[in-house]
Amino acid sequence: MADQPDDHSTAPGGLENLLVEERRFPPDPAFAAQANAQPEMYERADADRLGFWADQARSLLSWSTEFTEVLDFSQAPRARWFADGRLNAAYNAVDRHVEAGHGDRVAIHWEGEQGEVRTLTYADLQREVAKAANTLGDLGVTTGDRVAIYLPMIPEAVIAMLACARIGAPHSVVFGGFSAEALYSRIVDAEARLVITADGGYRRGSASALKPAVDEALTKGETPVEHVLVVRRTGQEVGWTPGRDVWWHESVDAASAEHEPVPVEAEHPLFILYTSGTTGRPKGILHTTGGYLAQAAFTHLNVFDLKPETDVYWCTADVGWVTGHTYVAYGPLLNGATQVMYEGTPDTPHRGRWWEIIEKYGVTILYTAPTAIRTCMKWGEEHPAKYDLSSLRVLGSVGEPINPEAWMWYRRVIGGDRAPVVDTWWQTETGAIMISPLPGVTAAKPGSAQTPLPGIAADVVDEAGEPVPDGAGGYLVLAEPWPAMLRGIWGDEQRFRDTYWSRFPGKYFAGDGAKKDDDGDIWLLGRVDDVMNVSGHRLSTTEIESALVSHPSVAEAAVVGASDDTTGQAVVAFVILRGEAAEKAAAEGGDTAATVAELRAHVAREIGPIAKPRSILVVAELPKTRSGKIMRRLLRDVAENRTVGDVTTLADSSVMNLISAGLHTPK
Ligand code: 6R9
Repeated sequence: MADQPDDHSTAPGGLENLLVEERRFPPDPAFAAQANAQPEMYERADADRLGFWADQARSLLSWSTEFTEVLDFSQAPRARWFADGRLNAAYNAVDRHVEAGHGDRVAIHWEGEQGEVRTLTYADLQREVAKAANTLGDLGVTTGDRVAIYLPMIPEAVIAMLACARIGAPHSVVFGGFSAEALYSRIVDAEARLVITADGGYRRGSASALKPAVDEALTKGETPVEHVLVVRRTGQEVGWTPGRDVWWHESVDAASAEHEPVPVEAEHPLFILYTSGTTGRPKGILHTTGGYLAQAAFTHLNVFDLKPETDVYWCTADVGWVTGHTYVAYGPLLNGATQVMYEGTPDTPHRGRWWEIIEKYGVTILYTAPTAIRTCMKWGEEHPAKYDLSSLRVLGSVGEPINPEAWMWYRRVIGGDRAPVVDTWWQTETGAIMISPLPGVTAAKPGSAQTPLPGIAADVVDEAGEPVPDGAGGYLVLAEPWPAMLRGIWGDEQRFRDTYWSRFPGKYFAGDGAKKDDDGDIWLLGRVDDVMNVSGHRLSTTEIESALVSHPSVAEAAVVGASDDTTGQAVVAFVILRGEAAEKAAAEGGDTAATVAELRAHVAREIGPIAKPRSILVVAELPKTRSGKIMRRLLRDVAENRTVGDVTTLADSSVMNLISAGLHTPK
């Protein structure tokens, strides 16, 4: 039960407190007329779910051996999709586009933080991937061996992933911001034979080293690692272990560009990606080939309305996260897209950097996270206003619930009140998008992911696992297997069953709270361990955060439930003020009492007096993981006057010191 959300949390059902969001954005008829997605897809999938997915797998992928079986769920919860078919992921992502005459199409416009540019066509990518695959073979890696990839956002990250896929060696990408310790434990858990890394990468204007973390990781204990393949990116000095370490530019550049992709069974492992559970060590989420690729391609094509000949797509996620796997490395390339890949941060060297990139490449589809959108809101409209963003035609959001105010800002300021916004719900475990509006089909509601995609059986259930009626809240579950579903936790079958399949037998429990509105549309309410119970009323952290952020003084907000003798839990909010309000508070010697009173009243107005935070703390920063998720666990420690827990997964671990110090500064 290690990964079950805290048991004190109950289903987020108290609908009396939910924000009422009435705005609707029906599809523009001109957009609908050209859209990839069609309303009939839902009917087709409802009538024959397996037939629908078989059609996608056949039409979107090239198989070296056609499959005849679609789904085998007889060994549930382990699913097998398209199991008697064979294919190769890298062939599907690269070679077949070259064979179809698209070798000259740009696959990747890479932009370094300092403005350096590299352009790789599909033909270039094919050559590089083939060479890298030959090098992996020379280094003793064969089909089935695991390879750890620890790289910055440079084209070699995608090339390395595809080279692994080309020989059927599952990759385990470890985010470049993780520590040597985290890298070591992932190398050991997956028993990786090879590590692919770089001397360093550029971040916030300077070179930061990566190779030393690999060197350190490999001294922490016995590992099966035989070689370390090192990309030269920054040119900084690196330690070198002769016989073990190999330069990419010496080995890959000299390798033959002829390489036969290895066809693997559809259920052959494609990658392992580690994600944190609620407690304990990270889980190695296992994805296999055929089903994962089919859903990656289908969702990328339809949720983003991709037109490979004309679109320029940009997903801002790092390849270290699942979004970077499915919507940087695999989805776009499977569909023959042209994409932008950016190495750096959104404010280096200036706060208009993203918008400058969009103007420069004529980006048409942008996929990013709510935390980034809210940060840009905080910086102000003047930054995007300096650039021509009129090329944008679809905007995506992923990673956490997007509050309606951020959604509206995204649509208006970035999308020119024209581009549809798709709020896409999914997880590392689901492999690909599961719940999302379809652009050109769905009348969008700000803040709601709305509808399970065609062929996806998502529902909201109560404590007993029964579907709740429209207008009620509960737990999000997936009632039927889906092609890109995880096939297990690497090396830990029991944990896989306990974590996802024990709470509601026969159904996958996602760990998220959700409600269905009166139209049956799904609203994600945050993790169920983030749901509060105040005086018997169930309140969502997301809802109260949304209410706070809708106040003109607030840039960002995080809400936690702190235990309270009287009410069970009490609402404690942490807010970052916007420019003017922040300046005013500073001018008044840090006195925020008036603002806090106003915000408490505002929440009471927006949701109801029950939701009024017991306390609101004005802070300069919020603790976030490197993927941008707010670590409410740490804020709960502060709110409950406990010693702050483990901060090692924070992007900036000093943030907690700031917050704790702020609390004790007499105002
Ligand atoms: C893709 C990704 C998964 C968790 C998930 C949920 C939250 C992601 C969301 C969302 C509301 C959305 N989440 N997308 N919540 N609306 N559109 O983020 O994977 O890092 O595994 O996180 O993120 O809580 O359970 P991962």
